[in-house]
Amino acid sequence: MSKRGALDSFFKPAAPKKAKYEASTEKSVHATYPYAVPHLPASITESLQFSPSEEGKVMNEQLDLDLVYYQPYVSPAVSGSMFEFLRQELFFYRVQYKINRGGVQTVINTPRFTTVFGVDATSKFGDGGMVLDAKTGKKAEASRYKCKPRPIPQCLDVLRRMTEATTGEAFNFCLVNYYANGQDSISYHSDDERFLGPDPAIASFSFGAKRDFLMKHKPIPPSTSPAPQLEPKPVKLQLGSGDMVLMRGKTQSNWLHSIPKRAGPEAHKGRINITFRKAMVKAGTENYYQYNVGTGGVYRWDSKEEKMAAWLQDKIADSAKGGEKDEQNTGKEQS
Ligand SMILES: O=C(O)CCC(=O)C(=O)O
Repeated sequence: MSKRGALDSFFKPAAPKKAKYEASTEKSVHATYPYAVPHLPASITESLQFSPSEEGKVMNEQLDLDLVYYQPYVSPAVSGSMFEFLRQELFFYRVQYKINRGGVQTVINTPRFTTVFGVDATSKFGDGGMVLDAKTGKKAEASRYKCKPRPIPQCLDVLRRMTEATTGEAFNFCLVNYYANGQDSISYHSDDERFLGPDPAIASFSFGAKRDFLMKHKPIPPSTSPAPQLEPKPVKLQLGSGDMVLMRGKTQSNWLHSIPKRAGPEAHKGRINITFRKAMVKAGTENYYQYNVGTGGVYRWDSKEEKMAAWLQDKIADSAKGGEKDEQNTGKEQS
């Protein structure tokens, strides 16, 4: 590049980065979505057919641990575009909620972006995304949920169906986390809520930055008989883009997992995590929407600023359709 060219590009505002995928013109729409979500580009869908890219490795030598680790499930040829696509096209939330700690109310700021789709096994989505009773097939009563369940958009449903075929498990929920950088995290927890039923299977995908996935056994009471012969050792998996971990059996009732904050060469990069789960009862639906959508504003990837930004529905709606509003979304800017 000439000096002049270099100077020009230094002063010119940066053009938004070109997406690494050919967007589909078909879209998933639903009254609860802030905006329509494009279908998975055909090139990605075609490449996904070759998944799993590697055979899963069973990890069950330790007490109560039962994992299948696909390293990777989605090949490097497509995991990068899958990451770019999902980060660009999905809508996210930065949920705040209150907890009571020893009688004191504390506000918790979820340290990552989240979003969720699906409905528990007592309901299903009919044509047009209407919530129906799973048994009768009739429209569910309006009072069934406080939240507004959202059908899984096509771009995630493709992956859900493939995961069902690979694992032999059924999934009705898709939770998505976006870790903007190494400061975003999820602390030690287990997905052992009663609404998932006993010994739930959870398939967990990684796209984008490499992050450590840490696991440790829950404390074993000294009174446990017979006492375990070997003390379970903590597990550390360095999850890369396209990897999938299936957690099943007694894993959730006995082990905790986390994605800790991290410095290092990948710390400035974003990571998407997708988990597929099966919620059995209504409490699962309420819980997932409360903690992954919440009541705040919508965020969307801003390719020019290269960060998640408050999605200003009012502005977009004003220019696109003359100020018409969707009751699902206030378009409120968040600080
Ligand atoms: O990001 C991950 O890999 C883990 C996510 C997770 O543990 C969860 O969503 O419950």
